[in-house]
Amino acid sequence: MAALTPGFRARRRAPGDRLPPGQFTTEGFPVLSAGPTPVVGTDRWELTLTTETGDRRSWTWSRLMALPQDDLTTDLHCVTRWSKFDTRWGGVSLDVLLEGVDTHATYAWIESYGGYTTNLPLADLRDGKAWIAHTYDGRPLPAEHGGPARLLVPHLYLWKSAKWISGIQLRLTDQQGFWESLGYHDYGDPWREQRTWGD
Ligand SMILES: Nc1nc2c(c(=O)[nH]1)N[C@H]1C(S)=C(S)[C@@H](COP(=O)(O)O)O[C@H]1N2
Ligand SMILES: [Mo]
Repeated sequence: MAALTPGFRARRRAPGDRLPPGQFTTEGFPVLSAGPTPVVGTDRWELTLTTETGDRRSWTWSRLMALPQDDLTTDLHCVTRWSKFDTRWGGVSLDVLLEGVDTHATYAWIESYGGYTTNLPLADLRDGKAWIAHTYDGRPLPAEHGGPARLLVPHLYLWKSAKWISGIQLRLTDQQGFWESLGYHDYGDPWREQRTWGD
């Protein structure tokens, strides 16, 4: 840490302000997958959004790429206690995909190629908090990290960021996904250490 000149205040936040309780930082990028890495070529990749009334819209790879794109730098927090600061991503904001979608849903059910599922409140996908990410550190997202595209919801523990995302269902009721039904917290806020049921 740089020495501070007396009389000046540090402009940077202290590291503790950035690291959620019970986490440590890593420079690496661990791979955590519950099963084998599905091979999904961009030629057959498709993302489908379904509302509670059964309305559907879907995006092929070329349609996803034609949408407005975001670049973002964010910290990641995994429930297995590693956090990685300043990860750089490219992708499409969920706000773009949800624009004009007529829904009264309050929950989102997420499905992936390979069968992984997760759940979160629909509000956590809105207002610049979630992306369909396809670029990592300036390169196409590697398959083991969810390429060609994954959900990225960095304000929640990383198990909510479904790799190889294939579908988003908007629902009126909540349903636990893969890890949530095995004991992980339904919401998963790293700042409140919501790791498991009862936290
Ligand atoms: N489809 C899918 N998405 C997934 C997982 C998985 O097993 N399958 N694991 C989750 C968990 S538990 C974590 S910690 C992160 C890990 O992402 P990474 O492998 O890119 O670090 O992906 C999440 N998304
Ligand atoms: Mo995880």
